[in-house]
Amino acid sequence: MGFRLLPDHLNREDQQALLDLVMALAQEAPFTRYVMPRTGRPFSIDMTNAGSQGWIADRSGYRYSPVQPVTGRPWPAIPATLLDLWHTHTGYPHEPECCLINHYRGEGARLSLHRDEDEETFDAPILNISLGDTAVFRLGGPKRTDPTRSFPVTSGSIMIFAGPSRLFYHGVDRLRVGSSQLLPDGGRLNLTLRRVTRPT
Ligand code: MD3
Ligand code: FE
Repeated sequence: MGFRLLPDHLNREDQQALLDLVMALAQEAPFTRYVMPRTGRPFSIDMTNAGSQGWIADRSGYRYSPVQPVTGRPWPAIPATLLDLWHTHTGYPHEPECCLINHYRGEGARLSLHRDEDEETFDAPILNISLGDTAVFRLGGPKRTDPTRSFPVTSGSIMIFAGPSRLFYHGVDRLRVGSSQLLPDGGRLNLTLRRVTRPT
């Protein structure tokens, strides 16, 4: 269905280099704890972005924004290392516009089953990189009621969601806290590279 998991794909050195990049990005665009539309309940994870478009949430909805909502400044550019990974693993002939970065700080950090459908186009794949503690990831199908399976995703793993899998329901059940020493304070970082607008 166009889904690929490359377990432990990045070596320790490459993982450290990506971690350093994320730390630098977060200096420019601080991690923010958004609230969910309507309910106003906070997420259990912190988020930031790189790219011309960043994914944000507030009481009025989910959307992409060219600026960080707290600082009002544009998001930093997507680092070349990440653009290289995008081209290598997706073969998609246009640049990604968003790198959403999710920070799971520890116990209780999760992401309930959802679809990524705030983008203008679903033709482009989504590329995802995990750093730090192992996540118990859940993958379903195109309908919310489809059966799901869960599997661990370790630090340095890459996932590609192309074709039909681009619109599959997915989420993160929990972390295996303490399973990785990569992040100085523990926890997990997840990077997703996306196309947001329709290429012309
Ligand atoms: C499958 N992030 O940012 S990554 C998200 O681990 C998100 O932080 C999770 O779901 C995380 O939206 C899961 C894997 C992932 C990301 C995007 C997808 C799987 C996907 C989009 C379509 C299908
Ligand atoms: Fe998602």
